[in-house]
Amino acid sequence: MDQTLIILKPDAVQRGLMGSVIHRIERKGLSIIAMKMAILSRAVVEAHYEMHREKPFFGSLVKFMTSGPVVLMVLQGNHAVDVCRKLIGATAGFKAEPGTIRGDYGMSAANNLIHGSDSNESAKTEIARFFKSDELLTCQPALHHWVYDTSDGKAQ
Ligand code: IDP
Ligand code: MG
Repeated sequence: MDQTLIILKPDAVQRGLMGSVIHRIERKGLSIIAMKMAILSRAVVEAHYEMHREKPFFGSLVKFMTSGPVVLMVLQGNHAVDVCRKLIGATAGFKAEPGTIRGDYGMSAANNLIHGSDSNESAKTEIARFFKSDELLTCQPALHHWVYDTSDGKAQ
């Protein structure tokens, strides 16, 4: 099954939206296989957003992401990366569709509540940046057989 890295950004934590966002993830049927809180260091955030280093918002992005606690999660499920990007919505809250996390809870392109990996390849890199492999649960969630059709031994 696919895995993706999610970060509930400092605005989500400070605005008391952790529960609302996690509720949406659980309702969808994604499995949370790792979760922890942390205050991220400048070095880690700079590495995480390295592809945006030349953008005008890079400095403020690093400041924002280090400004308070975040929640780090690894989610697992079929097509987890794409499913999460759809749940999250477009980058700017003012453009994101209603029904998405950013569309329902945010107004800003900067303070946009949540990060989700954008490909299986970046998910792998990002998960390894924030979690040791023994922090990821390997037991099968009890709901697995209800979320998926497992009648032929595969999860569909
Ligand atoms: P994504 O989070 O939807 O993948 P990216 O384009 O990868 O969006 O940008 C990374 C993060 O940088 C965004 O989530 C947001 O916090 C911030 N950001 C992106 N575009 C802007 C902008 O135009 N102004 C301010 N911050 C931005
Ligand atoms: Mg991105």
